[in-house]
Amino acid sequence: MALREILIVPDPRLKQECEPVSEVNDEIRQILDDMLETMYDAPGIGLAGPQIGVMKRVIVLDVSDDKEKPAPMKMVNPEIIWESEDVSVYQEGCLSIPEQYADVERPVEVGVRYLDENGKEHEIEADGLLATCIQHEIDHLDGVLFTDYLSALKRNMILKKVMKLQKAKKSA
Ligand code: GNR
Ligand code: NI
Repeated sequence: MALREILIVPDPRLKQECEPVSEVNDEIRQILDDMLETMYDAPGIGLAGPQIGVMKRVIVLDVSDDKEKPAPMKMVNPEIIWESEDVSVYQEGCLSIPEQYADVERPVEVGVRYLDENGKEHEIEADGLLATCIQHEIDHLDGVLFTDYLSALKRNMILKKVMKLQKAKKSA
């Protein structure tokens, strides 16, 4: 396993659409393991391929409580197959937009189809934080960030803050 560098906005790779995975092989399994290690190290509750510069449709998640035992999930080619009409608002953050948070409205419940690390297809229903996180991660695969749901004014404010923060970090 290896830690990978997490890309930060405005990296253009975060705005690109990712390619579906054609075969779940050892290379993909290695990427998924590296992504989980990188996510736990950050720490975060989800991570998508493009955040480490892998332009493939792969995501990992773990929304378990600190007190619960870890519940890592690996998804290849995840798709939302249905969504509830009911929506909820979560304060979202993103490892590619460090230290910035904003309320985002999304469907409360979603149906998700994906392949596991052995290429086996699954369909699950997700709600609560898991549903929010899966939608946030699948958005990354389409080049969409949570700030894209905000006004242009708020989005630009957040981008400026992140760029200033990164500049300060580099010169420190
Ligand atoms: O760690 C993360 N927390 C989070 C909180 C609310 C909604 C979504 C997320 S995902 C984020 C990690 C990340 O950037 N994944 O792409
Ligand atoms: Ni994110």
